[in-house]
Parts: sequence; C-alpha cells; structure tokens
Amino acid sequence: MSEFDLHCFSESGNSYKAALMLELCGADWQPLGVKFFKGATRSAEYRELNVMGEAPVLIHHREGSDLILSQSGAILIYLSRHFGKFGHRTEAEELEILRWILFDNHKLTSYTATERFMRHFRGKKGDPAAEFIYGRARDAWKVLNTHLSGREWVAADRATIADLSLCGYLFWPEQVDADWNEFPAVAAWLERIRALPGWAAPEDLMPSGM
Ligand SMILES: N[C@@H](CCC(=O)N[C@@H](CS)C(=O)NCC(=O)O)C(=O)O
Repeated sequence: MSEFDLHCFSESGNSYKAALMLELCGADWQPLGVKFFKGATRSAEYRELNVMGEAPVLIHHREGSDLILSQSGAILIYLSRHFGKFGHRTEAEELEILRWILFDNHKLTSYTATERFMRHFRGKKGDPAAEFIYGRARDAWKVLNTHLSGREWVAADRATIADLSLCGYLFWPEQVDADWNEFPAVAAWLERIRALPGWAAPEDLMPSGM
C-alpha cells in the first residue's frame, strides 16, 4: 500500500496541484482515478468520501488514523508541513503564500477551470456566460503577469505551494485559450516550474476522468 492515495483525474488542474506536489516531494503515492466525466463525483459513495463532491481528495495512511483531506489549498499546506518543502520560512512568507492561494482559488483557477470546462469541454465558445468567465480568467492572468514581472516566484525567493497552486491549469494553453506570449512573465515562470526536479505533466501523473 502507498503512504498516500490521491483521488484525482488528469483533466483536473486542482488534482494536478496535489499530484505535482506529491511528485516533487518524492512521496510514496498512487493516483486513484475518478471518472468525473461519467458523474463519479455525484455518486453517494463519493459524497461519503467528500461531501463537497470534488476532486482532489488526499488520503494519508498513518499509524492509528488515516487523514482524509479535500481542497487543493489545504492539501498543499498539509503536504508542505509534512515534507518540510515548498513552505514558508517567515510569518510574512506564510501570509503571502496564503494570500496567493486564496487569490488562486477565488479568481485564477476558478475562472480558468470554468471557462475551460464551458468552452473547451462543452463547446460553448461564444456563449455570453462563457465569454464573461473567460474575460475574468484573463484578468487574473494579467494580475499574475504583473506580479511576476521582475520576480521569479510568486510568494518567496524560491518555489512554494503558491506557485504549485496557481500553475494548476496553465500548462494547457490551448485548452484554456491562452497565448502566453501575451503574458511573458507567466510564460517564463511556467518554464521555471517545468524545470523543477521531478516535474511531470498532468497526464503523466494521473489517469483520465473520461
Ligand atoms: N477549490 C477546490 C476545487 C475543486 C474542484 O472544483 N474540483 C473539480 C474537478 S477539477 C470537481 O471535482 N468538481 C466537481 C463539481 O464541481 O461538481 C480545490 O481546490 O480542490
């Protein structure tokens, strides 16, 4: 049995955040595929595991009691504490990391994942609601690009879980309809993340949810 199980699927950037962290930390982990596109997260069994009906869900098999945790931000914080990697060194860094994880969950990932789902997976390009959400995603990419201009990493002088959270959907430029040439600081930052030892693409870490 692996030390960590991750309920996840390869099309899920939120799952990817946790999977990438596990991989970069050299964890003993295995993906447990969620057939999201067949409605698996809506089943009673899955809601028993996670009342929110979302992937990812991390299970840490520990002596005595297993930990079951959802929400990629909470999972990243837990894993960074557990492995002593990609975390903060000062209180200011801790708050800066949290600030960017909250921005990611509220603005960057939420709009990017939703416009990708509607426009790429559901073919709703041109639909006013989808275009509105796409505009909001682009606004969040602009914020990230401005922040990263003149700096290498989001929240510290090295990669942290803030970077791993924000990049969750950004290695699919065609699917999210982004031309990173328009956002050069984001493009350079994605290349820095790609160069981290152990980096792997979502499809290399997790099975498809189709
Ligand atoms: N804020 C959550 C978002 C998780 C999320 O929305 N996961 C998607 C897959 S990427 C999901 O399972 N959605 C199911 C649903 O919304 O019904 C996180 O960061 O883990």
